[in-house]
Amino acid sequence: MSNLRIRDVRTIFTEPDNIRLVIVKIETNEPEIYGVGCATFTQRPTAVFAAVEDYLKPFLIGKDPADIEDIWQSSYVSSYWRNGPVLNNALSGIDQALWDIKGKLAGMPVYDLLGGKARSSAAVYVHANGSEYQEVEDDVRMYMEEGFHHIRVQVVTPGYVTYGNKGSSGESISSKYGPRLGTDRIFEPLSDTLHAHPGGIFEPGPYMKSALGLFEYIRSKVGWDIEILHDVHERIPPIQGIGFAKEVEQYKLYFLEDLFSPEDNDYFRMVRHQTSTPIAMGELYNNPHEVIPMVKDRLIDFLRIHISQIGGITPARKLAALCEAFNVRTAWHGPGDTSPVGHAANLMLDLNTINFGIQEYAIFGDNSKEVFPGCPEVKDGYMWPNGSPGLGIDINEALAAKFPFKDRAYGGAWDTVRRADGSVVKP
Ligand code: GCO
Ligand code: MG
Repeated sequence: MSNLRIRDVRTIFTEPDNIRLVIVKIETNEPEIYGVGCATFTQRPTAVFAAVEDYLKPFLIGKDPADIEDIWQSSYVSSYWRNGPVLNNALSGIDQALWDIKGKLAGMPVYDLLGGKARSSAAVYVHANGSEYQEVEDDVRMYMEEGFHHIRVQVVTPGYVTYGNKGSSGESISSKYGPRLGTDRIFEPLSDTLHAHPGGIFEPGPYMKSALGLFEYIRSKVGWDIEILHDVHERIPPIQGIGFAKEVEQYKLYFLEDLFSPEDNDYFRMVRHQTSTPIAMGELYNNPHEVIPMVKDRLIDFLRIHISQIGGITPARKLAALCEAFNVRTAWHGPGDTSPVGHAANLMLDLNTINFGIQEYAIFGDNSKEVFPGCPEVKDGYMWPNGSPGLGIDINEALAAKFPFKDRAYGGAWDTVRRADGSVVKP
């Protein structure tokens, strides 16, 4: 038994590139042995802070950081009522930091602790957005020049709020014959506050039309050599989603993401029977019980869980193994609100997992690279490990403190997306 003990657990807030990040740092009685983990729940960061500081920290101080599995299992049930994005993110901060510590003690990167590399680097996809097809094409071509081979494409639906793009507030509904506004529940965003996702009006018909037009445009202008991806981000009623997935088939997407919300999991069975469009799902899952039926019945092709959202590397590596048995590939969620520490954790699993598919990558901003020394390098569309022990990444706390959270409407929560009649749409 080692004499190493958890001496302190600290929660750090920082916003280097306009996205609010939450990092947990575990310190031990050996001053140079510490670890960092991603606990970012950007819409509710202070709730994660309380879960770590008020509950996990007193529970963990004095424990042996070597016992990752025991710490994960005991922390998970220490609230009796478990799961959910707040508690799971708090636990992920702890879990990833413990894997970081274990790697540092062993002098090994975490992928070596997991059994070693199954590949040299991880292929990533990036996001091409635009308010018109041409703008998306410009983005696609820029990324192709930089060597990216997998590119997600999203375009604004004229006159409507559209996931993946800021803009169109829903004030002007595009077609003269589209639905008239039947609600007064729209407001003007306050000018002095930042909105992560402004609300507004969304209608499935115009969205599907503009997205299908985009795929047609990109294939006709750019061709078939690159892989294109698309995120529906829920929003469309299931039967329309099934029709959409069928129409999309001809454009040979690498995957179609979040066609339905997790509440509509069962509809994926119908999609499966009607089209071979590859299906990716998972960033909203909290619990393995949501995942198991999707994998064992092969209803999805890519599991794209947000690793901090399910509690860290410990549960994610088990789900990767479950997926391997069914030949479902991993595509861990990697947006801008996965911190660079979280991206480093994703990479550890990507390298070790034989059934890895693709890694989402939100290009690290310059400030983020400075705040998080050791950010994995991306070259020619692949993310490479730096070979350092643990997660291979650190946080410069003095610099992180120079980027405090900015003020945001509703404490940073998302605004509401609505149908033209004012009813709420899943985001
Ligand atoms: C993606 C996601 C994100 C989420 C965001 C929520 O596939 O990248 O859908 O953009 O919306 O992470 O905070
Ligand atoms: Mg998504």
